[in-house]
Amino acid sequence: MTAPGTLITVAPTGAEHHKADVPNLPVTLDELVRTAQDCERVGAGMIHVHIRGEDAAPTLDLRRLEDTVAAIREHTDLIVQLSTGGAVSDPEEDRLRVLEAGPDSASCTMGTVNFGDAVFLNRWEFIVELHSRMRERGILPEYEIFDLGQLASLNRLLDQHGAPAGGHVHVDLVMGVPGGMPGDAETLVAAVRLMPAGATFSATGIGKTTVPVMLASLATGGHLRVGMEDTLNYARGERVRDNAQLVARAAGIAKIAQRPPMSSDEVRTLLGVTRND
Ligand code: KMH
Ligand code: ZN
Repeated sequence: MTAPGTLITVAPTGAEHHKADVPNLPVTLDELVRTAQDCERVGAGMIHVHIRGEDAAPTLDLRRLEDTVAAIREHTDLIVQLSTGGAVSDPEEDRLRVLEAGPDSASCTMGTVNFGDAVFLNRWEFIVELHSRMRERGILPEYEIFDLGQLASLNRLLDQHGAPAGGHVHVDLVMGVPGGMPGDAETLVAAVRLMPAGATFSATGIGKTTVPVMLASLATGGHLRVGMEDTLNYARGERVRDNAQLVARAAGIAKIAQRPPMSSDEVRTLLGVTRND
């Protein structure tokens, strides 16, 4: 699987970190839009969005999601991907309602996984419902894979329920979650072997697995996801300054790998995404 350039997705916020502990985490709409612009400038093509409420706690409020999609579209050309994973405590109906905000893309996690001390629950029937609703609405799923067995589930999903809207399958390997697959080159190569035929993939490594996963993904024709959702340290003992710092590093390494960052238009062509507004 070779790729001409590199799709860099930024995951700037997530649902797990507290603003009180991480003051540079983008949580307001203004902070998020500024982050999106900064990250686009240094090489991001897509943004994976979790939003926060007035209290900076994670929320799946539909109005806020709609406003967020509109604002990022107004100020950037990034492909807007909303998280349907939310926080581990979010109920299924709220997670399904995210699609009503009309993003270009949305995440679709392919199974249940231990998530630190919590459980990230993704029942088979729920996965099928998410996949089917995205098909109906023309939203590109990004199939999130936390463990190798979830790739078997993805192949089963596609066999039983058909390809996503547009026909292209895009996968994101989320590696190094405590409870999921390790973030190392051997595991990434094993995952690549289990990919559906013709799929593209990106990979992200949580915490200190960020750099090894990045290098392994580039070496195997994969794309990259980086951001403060996944890591708060830039190097040992050095905190991340902002999301753009992580995107800039990924872009630099991608250039060295002769796989320069793709523009959002190139990413739209690669993934078969039409602007969904
Ligand atoms: N926050 C995690 C429980 C996704 O965005 O779809 C789930 C997650 C995956 O981040
Ligand atoms: Zn996420």
